[in-house]
Amino acid sequence: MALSGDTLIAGALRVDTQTADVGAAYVFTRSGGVWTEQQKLLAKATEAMPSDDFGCTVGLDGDTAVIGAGGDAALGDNAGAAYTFVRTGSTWVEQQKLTASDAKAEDVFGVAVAISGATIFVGAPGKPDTVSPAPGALYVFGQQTGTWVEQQKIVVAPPANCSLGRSLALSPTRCLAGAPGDQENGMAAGAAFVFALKATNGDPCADPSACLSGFCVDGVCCDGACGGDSPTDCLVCSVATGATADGACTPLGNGSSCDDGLFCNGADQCSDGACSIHGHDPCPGPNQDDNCSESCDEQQQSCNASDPDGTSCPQGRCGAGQCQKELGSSCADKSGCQSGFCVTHACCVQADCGAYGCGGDGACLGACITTVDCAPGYQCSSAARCVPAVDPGATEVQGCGCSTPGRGAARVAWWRLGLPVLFCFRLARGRRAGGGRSRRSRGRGRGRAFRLELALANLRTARRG
Ligand SMILES: [Ca+2]
Ligand SMILES: [Ca+2]
Ligand SMILES: [Ca+2]
Repeated sequence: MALSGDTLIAGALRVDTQTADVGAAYVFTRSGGVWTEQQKLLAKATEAMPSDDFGCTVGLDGDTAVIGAGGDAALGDNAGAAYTFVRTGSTWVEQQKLTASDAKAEDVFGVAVAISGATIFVGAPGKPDTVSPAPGALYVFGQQTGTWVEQQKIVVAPPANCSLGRSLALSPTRCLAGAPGDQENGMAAGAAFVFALKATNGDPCADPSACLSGFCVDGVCCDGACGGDSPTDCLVCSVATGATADGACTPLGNGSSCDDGLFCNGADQCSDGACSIHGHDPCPGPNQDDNCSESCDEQQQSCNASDPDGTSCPQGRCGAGQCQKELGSSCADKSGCQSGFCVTHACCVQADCGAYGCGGDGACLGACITTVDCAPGYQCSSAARCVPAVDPGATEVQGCGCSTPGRGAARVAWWRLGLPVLFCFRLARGRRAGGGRSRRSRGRGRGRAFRLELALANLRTARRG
């Protein structure tokens, strides 16, 4: 007998409906606590033969029944067979006759049957091998597009006359098979074997060991390793993840988005089943703009790393993440200068110019026109010298902005015209006097003249700036 929900099937192997001992099976259904016979199942008339023992065992799962016929002689005396029936509405119809691919007389295939979902086990306890007359065997059938197909033959080792498959029980994941002739614990002591069912490709799985293929990818048994479950391998095996069919490893289309986990190579795309196209550095980086802190930082996954030192920027070169300016450029502090010195708001060659400020070429001034040419706390004297602001003897030369109209302009004109004349005069005098002086003294004169010329040049540059 077999029971599934409110349906029960009972075998009756000696029924003589078509011929002697051909056998039958009876289906009963329960409604309101009362069992009623639904249908009597028989093999087709063309298949029915005496002593088929149809109904010697039965299996049932939902609307599919399996009826064993261990005495079926179509492929040899007692080679055996099994029949599947399906119910539509309340009517059962024979679907298929199952036999073993290597059927032989006295196999008694079908003396035990079991069904669970799309899997049928059929026992053939009389199956011989080359050593023993009846070690027995199990046959596994699976359903493919509505047809039951033999998928596997199971025997146990070492072979013995154990009559494996004399009885069967089946769950969705396990098969328990009786072997009453097992001799491990004495003559006919018997044993039962448990087999774990492996899922076929496309079946849901949680572990590769559950799959016949040995691969469980994207939640289904897969026909290959398929890159594993990684979302970045561009290979998928379930319809839910983009495969053409569950269980068929499929490359994702070229251009499909994938993520290799690296920030600084940009967004990634699949190409020929590999995540191999990268969008490249997403940060502007050393692009010669005035931002020296926009290179890619992989660790922080951000665009705020310093551009490499020395990268050119509009006013100089990047250094320590800042655009550091050339000599003479205006500065707020020393960090903005390549030289590392900022004196009177100009990038300077040295840290301190004493009483003077730094000129437009980044060199310290040696003379002044206005107080802005002097260091803080100093003022420009009438002698074009920066002197302490509190010096009572000094007369400040006002800048244009601080003078009365006309006067300041006149003084600047004097500086621009008079000072060169004055220095040229002194230079000429030094040269004239040079004939009577020592070599050392002449050298000093030349040095002073050079410094004065340099100071004048600085002044001109500063005023232009
Ligand atoms: Ca994959
Ligand atoms: Ca990336
Ligand atoms: Ca930049």
